[in-house]
Amino acid sequence: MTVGQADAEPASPAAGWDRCPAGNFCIFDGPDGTGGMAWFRSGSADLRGQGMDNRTTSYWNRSSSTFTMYDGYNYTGEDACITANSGPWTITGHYDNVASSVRATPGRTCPL
Ligand SMILES: [Ca+2]
Repeated sequence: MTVGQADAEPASPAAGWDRCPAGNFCIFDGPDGTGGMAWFRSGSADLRGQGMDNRTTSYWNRSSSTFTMYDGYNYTGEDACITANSGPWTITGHYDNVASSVRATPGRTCPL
């Protein structure tokens, strides 16, 4: 294999965070925007439908609404609040691989 200029080009933007469409809330299977991804404008009561149940390891809220992730289906269980237009973040605590539903919660103010 010849090492040429092409090898010095950056990885495809489609491999990471940049896949997240502006205006959406995105979740990723892997850290730093890697792996499988799902994106939402309003949410999902059951992340099995997106193949992302108990898999969220990183996320990015590119929407103008607060979003909330939940351990249980149908917006139940322990929740995690994500401020509008914040991130991207990789989860390093116990909430890794926990989220089972997610929705926009525009009236909510996240605690600091
Ligand atoms: Ca869960």
